[in-house]
Amino acid sequence: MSEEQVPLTGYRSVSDEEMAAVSKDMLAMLRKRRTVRDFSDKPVPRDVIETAIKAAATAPNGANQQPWHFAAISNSHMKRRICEAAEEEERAFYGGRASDEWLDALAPLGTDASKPFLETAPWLIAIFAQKKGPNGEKHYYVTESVGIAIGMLIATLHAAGLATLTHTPAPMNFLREICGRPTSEKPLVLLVVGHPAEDATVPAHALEKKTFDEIAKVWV
Ligand code: IYR
Repeated sequence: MSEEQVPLTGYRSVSDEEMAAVSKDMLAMLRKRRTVRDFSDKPVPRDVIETAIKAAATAPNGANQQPWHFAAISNSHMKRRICEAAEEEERAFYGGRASDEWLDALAPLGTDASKPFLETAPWLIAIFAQKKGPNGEKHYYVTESVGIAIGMLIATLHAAGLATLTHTPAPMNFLREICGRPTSEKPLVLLVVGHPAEDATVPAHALEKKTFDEIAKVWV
């Protein structure tokens, strides 16, 4: 069986100096990203959200099966339903389902079961991982693929000047029902998107980053 190949396009030769400069600019840009929990209700154009989803969908993925679905929601009725369902799960989480060890790890973030941003922020993007295709065919490396796509989505939204919160109430099955998705899809992340509130704060704890030597070892 011969598989069709086409020429690689989209790359140009870049000097080491330009490479260094561009990667440093990208690092500086990404370092400014913060997970935000205080959102303004200022609208964000639909077009920007759609473009960011298209950027996410360029992610490398298993066998090019593109095992993702993005439900972008600005509808206030749906946001209210999501907020109510998420807060119900979070009340169970903070009220006993989470281990003391988990709650201790979360303490520096100052989070609790109240999630008003799910209604305040202009957009929620529910990201679903498709464990199977439309005809029941198995998908490969689903969580890895969708995780990479979510990273690219967050980076694109951040570069566009928007704040995000990667929210993961557990379990998130209510998202499947509210968004009308099949049981072959697993809700992976509920991404909250918008402008930060003017008086938004972030936990100081989140600014403590591991050093390069703590996260990497380079072999030459
Ligand atoms: N889903 C809960 C708890 C939570 C868990 C982790 I791990 C976090 O990094 C942050 C929160 C909540 O959103 O409050």
